[in-house]
Amino acid sequence: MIKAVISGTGLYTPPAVIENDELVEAFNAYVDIHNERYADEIAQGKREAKAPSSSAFIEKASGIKRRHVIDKDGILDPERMCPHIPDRSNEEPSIQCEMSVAAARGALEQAGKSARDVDAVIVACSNLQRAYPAVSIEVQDALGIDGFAYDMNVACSSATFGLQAAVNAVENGTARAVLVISPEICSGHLNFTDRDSHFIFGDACTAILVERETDVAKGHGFEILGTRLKTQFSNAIRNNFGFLNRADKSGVNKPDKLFVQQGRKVFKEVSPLVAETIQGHLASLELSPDSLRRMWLHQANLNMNELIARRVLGRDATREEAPVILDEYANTSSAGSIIAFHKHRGDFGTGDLGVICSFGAGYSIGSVVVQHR
Ligand code: CO8
Repeated sequence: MIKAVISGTGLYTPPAVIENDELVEAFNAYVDIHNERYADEIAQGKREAKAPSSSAFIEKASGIKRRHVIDKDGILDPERMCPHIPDRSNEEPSIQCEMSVAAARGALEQAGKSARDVDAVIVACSNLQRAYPAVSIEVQDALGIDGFAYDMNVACSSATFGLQAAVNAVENGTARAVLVISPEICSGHLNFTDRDSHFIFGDACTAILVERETDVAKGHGFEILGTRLKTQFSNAIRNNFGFLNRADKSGVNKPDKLFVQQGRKVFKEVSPLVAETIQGHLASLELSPDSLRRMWLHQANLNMNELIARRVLGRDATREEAPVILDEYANTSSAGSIIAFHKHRGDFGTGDLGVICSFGAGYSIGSVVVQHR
């Protein structure tokens, strides 16, 4: 059987950065405006006063220190609280295409390959900026790839689910090489006026090139030993934005048309599920957790990652074993575990083992066990 290998990864990081203190300052200015504007209703008990946010809480509860975003000014404007990303004409590349091309070029360069070597593009992310034509086909065209492309969405697990689709295509011979790209503009669907979640997300785009082992030089890349996907329905993380919204005007612009979650419930329910999935996956490959050199975990919450790593290993993991990028990037949805993999694998040698694992809305979990060649 043809084996599939990750031969390169790429990362696009938007240059604009928002520190926790800046975000909190803007949020608290919004709170003051809100509470002043509705002072009478609040005094009459008809509306609740909003409470301020705090940097100390954010860092303690999540481990997040800052985030990269496509647009900083719109988010920090207390009268707007939303990024400003102007519409583009149909003749211009879309913003998700632009990010995807930058990340994909990085992955191709790392692998020493060109568009001619690739047969398929999967754009896998939490939110796509339009229904059609598929963003992936626009990316395919921009890169000059002769083949096929499609979009997919499994929220935070989009990249790992995309990886399994890429592995399947390479192993069954429908593509020589597949690019899996995750252009995550989380700031576009985050409610910056919601104290519980305004700090959680950032923007980034990752790309992974999956190729046939025969096309990758010996000693290069990571063989994919196996993938395991798991989904279990939950309403604890939800976003009701969709094409039917206009069919009931009463719901337009309601908070449920943006990201909403019950953070504590998610934490409690997802953490054990992730640890079990990784352990079961390793056992099915006749590998023990001790044999793992690294876990590139989804980057949503530091405490959650520490708990998952502890459950998998039976002891606390070091930062080398479970690297952290969420302090700099916040939660970039499906891009998070791939950013960790992109930034923290240079020290791997032949035979070293690791697991890339995503988890999030759905619920959805994706585990990908890889070994350095
Ligand atoms: N500032 C100060 N205090 C605050 C703030 C704030 N900003 N927010 C809440 N508090 C207060 C609360 O009011 C509460 O006070 P009290 O104890 O008096 O009631 C106290 O702090 C504790 O609140 P929580 O219990 O909510 O705090 P937690 O310790 O649970 O931390 C987290 C909140 C960080 C959200 C945590 O629960 C968490 O990270 N959970 C896991 C979430 C997770 O992993 N979600 C994954 C979702 S991402 C995904 O699947 C992708 C979806 C698609 C992308 C969407 C992009 C927008």
